Amino acid sequence: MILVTGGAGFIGANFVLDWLRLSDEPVLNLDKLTYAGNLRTLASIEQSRHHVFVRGDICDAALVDSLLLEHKPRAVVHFAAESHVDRSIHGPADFVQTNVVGTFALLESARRYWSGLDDASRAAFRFLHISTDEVFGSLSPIDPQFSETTPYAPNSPYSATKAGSDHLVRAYHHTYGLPTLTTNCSNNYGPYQFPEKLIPLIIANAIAGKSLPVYGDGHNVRDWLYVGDHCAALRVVLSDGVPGDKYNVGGWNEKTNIEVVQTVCDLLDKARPKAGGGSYRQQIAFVKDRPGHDRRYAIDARKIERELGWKPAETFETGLGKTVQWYLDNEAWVTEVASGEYRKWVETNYAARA
Ligand code: NAD
Ligand code: TDX
Repeated sequence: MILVTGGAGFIGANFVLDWLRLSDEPVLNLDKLTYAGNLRTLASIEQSRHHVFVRGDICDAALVDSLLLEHKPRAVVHFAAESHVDRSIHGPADFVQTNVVGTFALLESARRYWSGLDDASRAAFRFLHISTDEVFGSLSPIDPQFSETTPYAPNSPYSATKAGSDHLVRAYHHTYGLPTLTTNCSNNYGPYQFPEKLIPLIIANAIAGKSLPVYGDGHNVRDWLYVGDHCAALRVVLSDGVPGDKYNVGGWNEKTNIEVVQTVCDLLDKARPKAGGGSYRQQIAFVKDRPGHDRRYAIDARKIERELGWKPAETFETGLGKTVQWYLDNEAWVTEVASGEYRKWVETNYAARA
């Protein structure tokens, strides 16, 4: 069994769905079900011997300790976090709590559990920490891409808390020998992403006839990674990564935000022509910039490609095509998330484990 934290969020849920499709090994899924956690995403793999879902907080050491002792996982795959940069600007406290204090609590529980294992299980155990390229700060147009040795320079409350968690993970390997692995990846996109993030927000707003907000001049650059490719990279790092090592994961898809938004509009123009004619591009509106907005992120993914043989399968064009089509085919999922309907369902179906 593996313990996945944050497995009801965007990347965690994609990871769990892929894992259970590809393997017989059960998943213990620990998620607090914040606004970003959505059990409807996991509806196809209901509670079973293979998928044990527990609603709970990674900060709750007593709960995590008891889950580890009861289920004896061979690995922890840690996705749980507050993940949205704009929210971190308006309210950083939850980010410090979950991303720093929560990762610390999880590391402590993992260390206690790991020290009690027999030699063989201790050697095989892994703590995989999922992090972001944002910890490296902002690049100029001519800077080389981020590598595993790029110094940390986080600029937002979100990235500062992720950087803090990365440092704790590093220290737990260096000091205690906990077999940790850390990945730093670029912007993910794909099915089941909460429509506060750029790509699903643009798709949802376009279809709803709303404006498509582009921050500043639209020339900030992100590297885009299809979520299925990211999950494949995580499976490879978990099985073959060297304990204590870090791996950068990226899609080799540097794009300006305005390019991304225009491409989404063009795909929608073909797949769902705008009622009354014209292009969705007409809905684009340049708005006030995000404070401290990092100009450019770019990932050098050569280490994971060279050492672990992973490569992204999707180009930006194929991945974005699939993503737009998924949102068109699953409008009910977006409507439910946007209306908060799924929260009511969560509250009535899953009481928090006291
Ligand atoms: P998300 O916001 O969609 O999901 C986060 C999940 O964590 C939710 O299900 C939420 O309920 C859960 N959670 C939050 N606080 C918790 C707590 N205290 N205890 C237990 N569960 C809690 O996030 P995501 O986009 O899926 O990101 C997953 C991870 O990947 C995060 O660590 C994020 O920093 C990292 N990451 C994301 C991206 C991206 O583009 N989305 C890129 C790089 C790295
Ligand atoms: O409405 C918008 N308009 C806009 O121009 C939004 C929501 C975003 N943007 C811009 C800001 C960014 O330059 O688009 C870019 C992408 O924004 P987000 O989707 O908010 O992602 P970003 O801030 O880049 O962070 C994401 O990738 C790295 C995830 O949210 C993080 O969790 C991850 O670590």
